[in-house]
Amino acid sequence: MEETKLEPRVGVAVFVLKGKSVLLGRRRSSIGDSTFALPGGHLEFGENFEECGARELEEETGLKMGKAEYLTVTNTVFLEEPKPAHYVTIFLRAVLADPNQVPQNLEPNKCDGWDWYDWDKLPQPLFWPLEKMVRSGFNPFPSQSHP
Ligand code: 8DG
Ligand code: MG
Ligand code: MG
Repeated sequence: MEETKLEPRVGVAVFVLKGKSVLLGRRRSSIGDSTFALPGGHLEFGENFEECGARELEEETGLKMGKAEYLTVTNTVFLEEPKPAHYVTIFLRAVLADPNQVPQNLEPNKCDGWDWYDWDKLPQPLFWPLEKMVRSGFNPFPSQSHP
């Protein structure tokens, strides 16, 4: 029997950046089923955000995370989903340790597969919290410095 007490949980999601593209996969989940989302998952006891992001990325895609940075945090209540949920989600951006490494779909029960999508041509439908961030003008890429 699953725990029924409703409590906020901590999620960590990673914008894995490659050129002008980000890594997205179509979710198979009670939350955001069939929508495109970032790799990520639940913060485990004792982990820092980067450790969690790197672990989830590797568990879900086999990719090894390179340099990562904190971007932002969201507070999202999922009431319309089959299972109500509340997440405080930390967003990181990261590059790959090896830019030539190819993503694998290591959790096919949770995702249809991973691919790179140009930031200007994101797939539809996006996971709604991600859609909301994009619509608000959020951009995960480092801002260009002008020397
Ligand atoms: P785990 O058992 O591997 O720890 O968890 P998971 O199955 O991989 O968890 P998840 O649903 O992928 O991620 C945890 C929560 O993080 C998710 O239910 C809601 C929140 N979250 C967002 N935006 C995003 C996103 O773009 N991608 C992912 N993966 N999670 C996100 O708010
Ligand atoms: Mg996971
Ligand atoms: Mg996940």
